[in-house]
Amino acid sequence: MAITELMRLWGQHAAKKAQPARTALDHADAIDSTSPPANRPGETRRKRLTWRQRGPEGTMPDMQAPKTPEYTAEYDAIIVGAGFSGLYQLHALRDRLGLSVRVLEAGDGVGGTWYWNRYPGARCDSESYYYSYSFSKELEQEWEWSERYPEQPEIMRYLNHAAERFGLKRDIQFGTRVTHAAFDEAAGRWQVATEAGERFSAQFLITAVGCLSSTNVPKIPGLESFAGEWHHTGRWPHGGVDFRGKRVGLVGTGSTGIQATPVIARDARHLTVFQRTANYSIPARNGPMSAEARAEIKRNYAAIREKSRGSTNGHPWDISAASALDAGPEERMALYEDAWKVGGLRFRAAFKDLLSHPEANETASEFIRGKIREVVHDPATAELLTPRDHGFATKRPPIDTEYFETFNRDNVSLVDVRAHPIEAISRDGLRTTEGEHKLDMIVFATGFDAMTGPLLAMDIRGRGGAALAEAWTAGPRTYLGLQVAGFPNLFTITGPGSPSVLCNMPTAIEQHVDWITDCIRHLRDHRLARIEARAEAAERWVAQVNEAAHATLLPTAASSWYLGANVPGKPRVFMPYAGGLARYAGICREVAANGYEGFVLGR
Ligand code: NA7
Repeated sequence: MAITELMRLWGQHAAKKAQPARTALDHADAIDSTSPPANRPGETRRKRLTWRQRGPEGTMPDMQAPKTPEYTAEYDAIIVGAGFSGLYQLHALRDRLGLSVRVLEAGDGVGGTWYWNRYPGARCDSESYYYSYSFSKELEQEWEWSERYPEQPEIMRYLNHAAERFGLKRDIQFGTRVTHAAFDEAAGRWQVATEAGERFSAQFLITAVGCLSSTNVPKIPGLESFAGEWHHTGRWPHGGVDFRGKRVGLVGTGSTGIQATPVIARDARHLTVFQRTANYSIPARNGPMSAEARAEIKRNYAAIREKSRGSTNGHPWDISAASALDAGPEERMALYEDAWKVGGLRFRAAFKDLLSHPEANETASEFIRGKIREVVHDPATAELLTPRDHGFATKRPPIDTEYFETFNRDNVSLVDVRAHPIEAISRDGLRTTEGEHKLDMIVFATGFDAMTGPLLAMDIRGRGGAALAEAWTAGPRTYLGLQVAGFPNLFTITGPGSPSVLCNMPTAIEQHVDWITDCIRHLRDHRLARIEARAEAAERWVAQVNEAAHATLLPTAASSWYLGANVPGKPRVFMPYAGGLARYAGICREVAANGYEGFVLGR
């Protein structure tokens, strides 16, 4: 289908009134109850799985294996995480290569980031029809998305369906947090330990831990004395949270805070939004997906996927070839108005130079500032909500359903914690340098220790016991975002230094999983046991990542989590590769075609 046709279909949706967002909690319980009980080592026995028995003679090693360090469960590959990436990686290694694989997952169900992020209004900013797997034509055809953007419960249903359809759950061990992983040089294997004291060993260790899974709860003095409930959006209670009759304080105005604000405001007695950095946001224009749109998409999936893979950000649309500076003021305004009506992340594609030329960017920034002034009735509140310290999309641009409109409600107020920083939390509320705000509940929408946080939390040790944390003291250093020098046979799906968070994640994930799977197949076919990034190749790649970032305006947003700026003390390094997914995938293909150039392969 011509992508313009899709745009037309979405244009029709945009004209309809946006559906009110249901809270993520509406469906949470139903989903959890469908999840099977956690598998334990020994419950699933794959052909090539062996137990190295070190216990008393006669103990049945693969039956009811005790959770003691005396037993090590051996696999070809251990995958950490059962979100989009871990599930597909399991399928690829187990069902295509025939490897014995175990997935270790901290949560009690599949879903990864989506398993934990159940906050009110949680919804994907990518559109459902392409925020999905492309590896199975059957899955593509059978799954029916209900809305333009999938809500968290729908993504959970989708991932549970995929996990069941491909028989993945039997090889996933839920409720299992990896706390240590070390490369045993003599054996050429990774030794992995969990919080519960279980031990695993595998030739390959593959992290599928997501980029936004290590929550960032600000260290505010007095939090422990707070008498009410507090929650971080990335660890939302599965049983739900009742805002009715409560004075709720919400800290943070990134994508999450912007999604949650309108939904919490509908139920809470009063909502106070604590804003440190004002943000640009584009209307999502969510709506139901018509049968006509669904059929059209399904007929054209091959072209849609090809477009996504060949794009800069993994989305199936073109970035305009026109410069914002070449268009006259009227033509430019008309194009922005059209893009505003279509809504969503497509707005960023209205002109080719919004992320490369400061003046071009300023035209988009000023257009959005004008929209905020139009929507928000109180001029002082509108001004406070207006971003002036960074350009549009230099931080990850949120998309919303009636975010700015919510500040016209009587039960919502906005507090500027840039001008008056948060000092402390007391029994009764939150104190800024300006005074105390009495609260019954605090919601931290304060983001994540992105990209590096989940990897460093696993205490990964490479050759000679070298810690990943040491290797990354000055920021992450990878080769292609896939491997780290000194850490043989460790693969990091959507690791720092890859396009990852700058993309539609499933597109980036599938490219990585396919590359890793082909790489392991190559090793096996050539009777090779090891692959490790060369230090020089990693150094060159770090320089390329840096160069790609500085060819854009992305590093100019001082408060961006892409730079690690939201976490005090984190090195300020631009983490994802900004050179575009298509270019990146081409580099990865070439590296493989040249005999895995930049890697050392060994027996
Ligand atoms: P983000 O985008 O990192 O947003 C976090 C927000 O929390 C942001 O407004 C921060 O302000 C604010 N924040 C963080 N720490 C504090 C403290 N200590 N005090 C006040 N305000 C604070 O996380 P999200 O969860 O919204 O989104 C993450 C990604 O998920 C998103 O980009 C999409 O890719 C999906 P700051 O801007 O740092 O001044």
